[in-house]
Amino acid sequence: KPSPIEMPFKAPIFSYLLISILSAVFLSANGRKALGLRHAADGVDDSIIYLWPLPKQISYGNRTVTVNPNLVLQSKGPGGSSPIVQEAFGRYKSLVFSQQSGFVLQEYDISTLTVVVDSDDDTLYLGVDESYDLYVSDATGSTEGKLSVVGEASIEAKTTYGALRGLETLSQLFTYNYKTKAVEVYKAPWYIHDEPRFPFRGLLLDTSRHFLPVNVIKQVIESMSFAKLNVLHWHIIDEESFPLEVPTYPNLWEGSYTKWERYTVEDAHEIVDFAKRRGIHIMAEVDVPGHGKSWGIGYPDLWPSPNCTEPLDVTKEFTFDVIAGILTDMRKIFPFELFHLGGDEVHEGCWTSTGHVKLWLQEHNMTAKDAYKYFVLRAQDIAISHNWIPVNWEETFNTFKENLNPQTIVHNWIGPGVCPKAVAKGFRCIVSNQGVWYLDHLDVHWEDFYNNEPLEGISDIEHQKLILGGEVCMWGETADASDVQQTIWPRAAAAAERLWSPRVTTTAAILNNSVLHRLHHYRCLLNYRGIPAAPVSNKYARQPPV
Ligand code: CP6
Repeated sequence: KPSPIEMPFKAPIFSYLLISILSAVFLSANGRKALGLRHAADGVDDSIIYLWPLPKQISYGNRTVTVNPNLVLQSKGPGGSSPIVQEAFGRYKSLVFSQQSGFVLQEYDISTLTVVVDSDDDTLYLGVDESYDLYVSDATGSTEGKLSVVGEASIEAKTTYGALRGLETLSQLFTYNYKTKAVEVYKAPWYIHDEPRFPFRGLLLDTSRHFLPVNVIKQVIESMSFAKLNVLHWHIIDEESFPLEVPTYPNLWEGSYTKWERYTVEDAHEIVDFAKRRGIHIMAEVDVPGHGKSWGIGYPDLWPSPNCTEPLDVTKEFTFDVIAGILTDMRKIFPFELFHLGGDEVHEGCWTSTGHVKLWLQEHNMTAKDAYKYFVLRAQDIAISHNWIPVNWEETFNTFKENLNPQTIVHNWIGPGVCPKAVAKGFRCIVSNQGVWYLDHLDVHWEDFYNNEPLEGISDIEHQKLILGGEVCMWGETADASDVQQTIWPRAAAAAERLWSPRVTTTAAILNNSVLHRLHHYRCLLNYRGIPAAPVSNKYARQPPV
C-alpha cells in the first residue's frame, strides 16, 4: 500500500495533463497577463524598458548578448584616465558581477567597455555637463554592414560626471540570467542619448534630530547616485543638536547629543570627497536665526535669555562673529557654490519679550520683522563674502521679496505656488513642496512624489529657466540610521525620475502605465545592491486580484 506521501506521484496521467494546462494558464507570464496580473518576476517584458530614471532618447533591438565577467575598461580621451572613472568602473563591475556565483567559462559577446571622456577637468559645479551617449552592440556586427567578431559597449561623455551617469545606466542594462549563469543585455543593440532635465536634483538629510553615522551618510550618497540624484542637502545642525566640529569656535559641538555623535572636520571632508567621486554635491546648511538653540550649549551668550533660546540673539556682534567663524571653517570643507542659510520658522515673539532685545529694537527704531530682515541680510552678506550663493527657505522671500539679495535662491517647502512667484520676481527657486516631497510624511505615496511637476504654474520660458530643480526632504525627527534608507527609497526615486527625465517621457510613462512596474524593478535592484528600500506600495500589503 502506498503511503499518503507517495500518493501524488502515483496519480493517473490525466492529472498531470490537467495540472500542466492549469499551470500554463495561471502561472506563466502570459497566463498572468491574460488574467490582468503582472509581476516583476515575469522578467523581460517587451513593452517595458527597465531603466530608472528613463533616459532622454533610446533605441534598441531584439537580440540578447552576454557580458564577460572579466570586463575590461578601455578609457580614451583627455579625461578617460580620471581616477573617478576608473574607480566607478570598479564599483559597478563588482555590483554587476561579484554578487553572483557560478559563471561558466564561455565565449562572451562583450569583453571591453570603452569610455571616452572629452575633458580632463574634474571640477564638480552646478550645471556640469552630465550628458552621455551609450552604445551596446548586438554582437553580430550587423550595423553598417560590417561583420565584427566581438561585441562592444561604449560610453561617450563630455565630463567624468557624464561618464558616471552612463555607467549607472549601463549597469541597469546588465541582468544576471540564472539559467545561463551569465550577465546578459537584452534588446541589443542599444543607443542611448541622455542628459538631465534639471541641474539640481536633491535629497535633504537631517543629522541634528538624529545623528547619522558617516557610513550611513555614505550609503545614502551611494544610493543617490543609482537614481542620478546629485545634491545632498546636509541639514547638519539644528536646535536639537550641533554635531559638527568648528575649529574657530570649539565649544559649539558641546551641543552634540554625546561626544560620539559628532562629525570631525576630517569626517566632513571624507563625506564631500566620497560624494564627489559619485558626481554628488554637498550643500551644507546653517539654519539661522530660527533653529539655533543647540549653539547656546557651548556659547550661552547666543541665547537672548535662558528662557528665550532661539532665534539667536540679534543684538550682539558676537552672534555674527560666530556665524562668520562657522562659515569660514565650512568654506574650507564645502566647495559647492550654494550654501543654505535656512531662515525659516523665525518666531520673533521671543525677541520682543526679552528685555535687552526689546530695548535694542527701540534704539534702532526697528520692528521685530525689521530685525529678522537685518539678520537674514547680514547672514547672506557673510555667505556672499565667501563666494557662496545663499539659499533660503521660502519664508525670507515670502516676507521680504525683492529686499533679499537678488542672488538668493528661494527654497520652497510650505506649499505649491511659491516658486512661480519667486521666479516671476527674478529669483532662482528649488521645489520641495511638503505635501508631495517630504519623505518624513509616511502618508505621501510614491505616486504623489512622481506626479509633482516642478514647472507647474510657470508658463514663461524665461521664468522656467530659473527653476533649478527640486529636492526631497528626509527630516530626521522620526527616522534614524535604523530606518532612514527604507524611508527614503523607493519614494525618492519617483522624484528622481521627475527631475532627470524629460517631461514628455514622464508624461508618456504615466499614460502607458509602466511606472509602477519599473519602480518595482528598481526597488528590487536597490535591494540587490544592499540598499534596504521598502516595498513600493505602503498602502496595503497585497491587493486581491480584481
Ligand atoms: N526643521 C527645520 C524642520 C522643518 C523645517 N525646518 C520642517 C517643518 C515642517 C515639516 C517638516 C519639517 N523640521 N529647520 C522647515 C523647512 Cl512638516
